[in-house]
Amino acid sequence: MITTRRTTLRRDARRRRGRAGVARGRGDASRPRALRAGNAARHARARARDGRRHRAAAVCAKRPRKPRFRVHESSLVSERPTQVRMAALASSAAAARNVFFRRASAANARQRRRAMPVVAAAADKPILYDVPVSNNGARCRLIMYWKRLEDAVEIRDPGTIGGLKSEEYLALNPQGKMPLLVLPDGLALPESEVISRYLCDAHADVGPSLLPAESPERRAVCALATRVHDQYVVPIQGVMYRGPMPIEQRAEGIAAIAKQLDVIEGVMKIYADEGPFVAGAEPSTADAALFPTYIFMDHCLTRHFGWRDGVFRDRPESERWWCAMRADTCGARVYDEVKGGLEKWEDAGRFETVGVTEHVKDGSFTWAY
Ligand SMILES: N[C@@H](CCC(=O)N[C@@H](CS)C(=O)NCC(=O)O)C(=O)O
Repeated sequence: MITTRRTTLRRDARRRRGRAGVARGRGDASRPRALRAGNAARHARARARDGRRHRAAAVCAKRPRKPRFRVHESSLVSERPTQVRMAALASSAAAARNVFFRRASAANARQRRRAMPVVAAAADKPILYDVPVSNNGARCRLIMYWKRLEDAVEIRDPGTIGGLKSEEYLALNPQGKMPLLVLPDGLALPESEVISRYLCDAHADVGPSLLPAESPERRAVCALATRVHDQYVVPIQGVMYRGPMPIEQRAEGIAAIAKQLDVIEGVMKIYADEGPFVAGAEPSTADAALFPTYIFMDHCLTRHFGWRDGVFRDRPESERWWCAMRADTCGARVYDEVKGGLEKWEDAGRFETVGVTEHVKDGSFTWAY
């Protein structure tokens, strides 16, 4: 515990120093003497390590360098996104001139190994494991489309590494769920909200922010919509399309979804005057979280559970938001992807197979709200 905290404090201090240097355009010479001495010692150690590494590189020149090292510009501790740092790594000439490799501290590495699985083979850009029908994955894809990150992130089907429950996939995400983002340095990030926020942070300089910065209240509303979705809808969404399961469980789940639609309608009202998005005039990660799940609810509840008037009856703010999302170019793209996946499920007879059709025939339960 103590070691970890100390390490964190040191790292934070290094970052602050780096930022100060950038902000004021100052180099090493303008820093306090003690700090320069510390840096000099660190650089000397780094040069020694580089020397050892260069000798090793000469022996096996063609062996691809595993990205076990963080790349830093020579005088700054860089805070740039990983793939930009990796791009620097790719340019070996630049690497020789301006960049040195610093092995992540042992404590850091231990901490990371405990918390996150790391892949052996790294790619040259982040990989998002996902499939078109996945609503949680579509949330990350919508962020990517809004921020125009298609070229920066590669999307792969989890089937390419044996599927969600394969040993290889479980080593990356023990939950065996998608989406999963694997960074070039091997860091594996599961959980769609974590991935969404990472993409926004790592690409803060590209496209819309998607993280309302204007006011704490707006950020809170964005977080609230996301929390309601993640906490109360996602865990039960399977009642619309999974099975077999007891009929009582399915009926209770559908009632709970109807309730959450009302709760979200209440959240939608807060910034309705400024709309059309959840937190006002600008889209946010909350819109990305909700929209793909609404595609599921619109499809399944209307087509299979008898919600003849759809999911927006008596929910006008949600309907206004839904129309705006569908009219949005990136929203429409995600709609087509998810809806296309759902149509494939229809073609495969999924709703019959999992027992939905049979359950809904039982009129002693309420299915439509
Ligand atoms: N809390 C997770 C939920 C992920 C999730 O449930 N993903 C679904 C696809 S949308 C999945 O992987 N289902 C397969 C399974 O549970 O076996 C997130 O937000 O990423």
